[in-house]
Amino acid sequence: MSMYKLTYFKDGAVGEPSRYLLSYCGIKFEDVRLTMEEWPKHKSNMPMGQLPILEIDNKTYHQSRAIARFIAKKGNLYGSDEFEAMEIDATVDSMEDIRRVMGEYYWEQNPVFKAKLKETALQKLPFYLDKFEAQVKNNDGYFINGKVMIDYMSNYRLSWPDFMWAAYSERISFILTRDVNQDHPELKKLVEKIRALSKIKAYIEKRSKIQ
Ligand SMILES: N[C@@H](CCC(=O)N[C@@H](CS)C(=O)NCC(=O)O)C(=O)O
Repeated sequence: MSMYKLTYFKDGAVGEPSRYLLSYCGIKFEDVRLTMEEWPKHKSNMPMGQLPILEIDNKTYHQSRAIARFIAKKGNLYGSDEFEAMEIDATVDSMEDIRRVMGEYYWEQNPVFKAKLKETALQKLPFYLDKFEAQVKNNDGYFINGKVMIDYMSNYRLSWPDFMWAAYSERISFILTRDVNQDHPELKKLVEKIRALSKIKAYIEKRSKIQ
């Protein structure tokens, strides 16, 4: 059996969707979380000087969405044809667009720039939330109404973006200090559904002990 090791920081952000996906797909992985103090001595050994990385049998892979896509393919969460896969990629990229805007605001140290970035982020966010809400509504409660992505345990039609948004919601909610989905009932329902899946529930429970 292959050995998986996912290395990222203690927080969620771009590493968290892969942790969700690995957990849901039942792929055992070593969940390595570096502190900011540990990071400088690892940085120069990384393919692009950043995290996350996924090591499989001692070979190192990088770029969060390449990693997540690889896992989604393994777990049959990447669509039943290239058209669904393209919809999935587009949805994931839109999620990344708004996460990055929120992240840039969060990490900015200069108070003047930070205030400007906050203003931009808070202007942009409702547009993305309304678009995502409409997409989930039009797709019967999922980001993609795929043909073969049925979870036989729950009868859900899940795909990668459903997990991605559950993970990114946590991060954005943390930044905003409120539930980002609170005024978007379809998104809220979907995220609750993902978090209630037994393997995700078990992961969240385990994660709370290592954070
Ligand atoms: N496009 C990359 C971006 C990765 C990235 O920005 N990683 C950040 C954390 S979110 C990082 O490693 N920061 C530490 C550094 O750059 O030294 C991905 O999606 O994996």
